[in-house]
Amino acid sequence: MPLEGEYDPSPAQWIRDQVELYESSGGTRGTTLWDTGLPVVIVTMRGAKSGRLRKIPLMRVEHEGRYAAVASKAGFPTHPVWYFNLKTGPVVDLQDGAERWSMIAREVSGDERAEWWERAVAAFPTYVEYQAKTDRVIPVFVLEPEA
Ligand code: F42
Repeated sequence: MPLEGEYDPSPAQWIRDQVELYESSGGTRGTTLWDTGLPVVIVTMRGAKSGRLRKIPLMRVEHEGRYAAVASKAGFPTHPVWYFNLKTGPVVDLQDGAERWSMIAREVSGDERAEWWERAVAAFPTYVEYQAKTDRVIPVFVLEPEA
């Protein structure tokens, strides 16, 4: 069941623009990280404080129908704000190209995190540079289809 509510576009213009292009093209444009050709998904979530809908592009890290959401924020010292949204409201919509699913986000740790971190780095090697830039351990969520 898609999340319902008022959408608050990101304050970052390039994020707003990519979400708009991705959604308005039915997942046929705006589907990569700039001109890298590396695929991106759009995750819709509920704001932890506002309760309004937030939408962010993330690198596409998929394995057997489950996806990772890597809270790298380019290696900044603090988690992205969306990390706290997922911790508060784990039900999200994930759009991968033209397809869209309702998912449940679960932060992973230990061996499970290591397994998904490996998949994430395989999809987007820059995550290694981001982790080297910061003392915080970059959180990894697994998004699993809602039963
Ligand atoms: N970011 C990643 O962390 N990982 C990725 O793999 C990734 C890939 C990616 C690919 C393409 C692309 O264009 C961007 C990509 N990004 C990636 C960037 C990502 O989309 C986010 O822009 C980035 O992670 C920063 O997320 P953020 O949530 O910190 O964004 C800030 C700027 C933001 O939106 N702030 C809002 C604001 O108004 O200041 C708040 C939004 C919000 O969620 N507010 C909550 C609410 O209730 O509405 C309150 C939250 C709270 O607890 O305060």
